[in-house]
Amino acid sequence: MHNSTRLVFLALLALLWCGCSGSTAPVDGADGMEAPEDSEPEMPEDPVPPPPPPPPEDDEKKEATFRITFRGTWTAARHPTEFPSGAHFSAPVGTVHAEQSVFWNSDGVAIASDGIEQMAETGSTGTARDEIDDLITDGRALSGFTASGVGATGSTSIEVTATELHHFLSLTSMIAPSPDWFLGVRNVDLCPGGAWIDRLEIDLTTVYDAGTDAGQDFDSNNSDVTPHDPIHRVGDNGAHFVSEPLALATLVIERIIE
Ligand SMILES: [Ca+2]
Ligand SMILES: [Ca+2]
Repeated sequence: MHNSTRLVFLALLALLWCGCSGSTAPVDGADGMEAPEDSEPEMPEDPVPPPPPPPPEDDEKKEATFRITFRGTWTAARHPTEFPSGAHFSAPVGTVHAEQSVFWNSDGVAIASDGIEQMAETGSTGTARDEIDDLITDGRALSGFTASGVGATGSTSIEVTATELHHFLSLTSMIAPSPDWFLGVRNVDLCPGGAWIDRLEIDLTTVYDAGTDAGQDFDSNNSDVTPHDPIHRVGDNGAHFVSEPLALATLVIERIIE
C-alpha cells in the first residue's frame, strides 16, 4: 500500500510537473524573454512627456500674401502675323497648391481637362474652378482664384495667400480670339529654398494649344478634336507665334509686406 501509494504520488507529481512545464514552460520562457522586451518598449514612454507640442502660431508666420498681376503686351507691332481684332485675354484662373498637385500640364502627354478645354476655347472658368475645388478637397490645393479678363495690353491683379505646405502657383488664360490657345504657368515656387520670394517677373512667351480644337487661325470656326491631343506648344505646329517669340504677357508676382 505504501509503495503503491508512493508510486501513485510520484506519478502524479511527474504528471503535474510535465503538465506545468509542458504548458507553462513556453509561457515562462516567453515571460522570461519578454521581461526585458517589456522593459525596453517602456523606455520610449519615458521621453514622451518632454517633447513640447509645436506652437500653432508658427503656421501663421509661415504664410505670405502675394499680388499677382497679369499684364498684357500683345500688340500688332510686336505680333503682326494676322493680329486679330478684339484681341484680349480671358480671366486668368488658377490655384495656389502643393507641389504634387496638377492643375494643368504640358509634358507632351497630358490631355486637357474639361476645365482647361473650356478655358482655352471659350475663356469660361467655372469648370476649371470646380476642378480646383476638387484639389482643395483633396488637400492638394489651398485656394482657387479668378481674376478679371484683360485687354491685349491691359492688366489685372489679384491677391493670393500661400503657406509652407501650399506655395506653388499655377494659372492659365485664353488668348482670345483663338481656337484653343492659352498662356499659362505651372508650379511657380513662391518659396524656393524655404524663403519667400519678394518679386518675380515671368514673361509668358510660350503659347499653348489645348489640343481640343483643330482650328489653325485666330478666328477659325469651332472644330472639336476627339480624342484630344496632348497639350502642346503652338510653336510646335509652326503656327502664329513661332516667328515672334516675344512675350504676349508678363506675370508679375510681388510679396505684400504688411
Ligand atoms: Ca488646337
Ligand atoms: Ca473642343
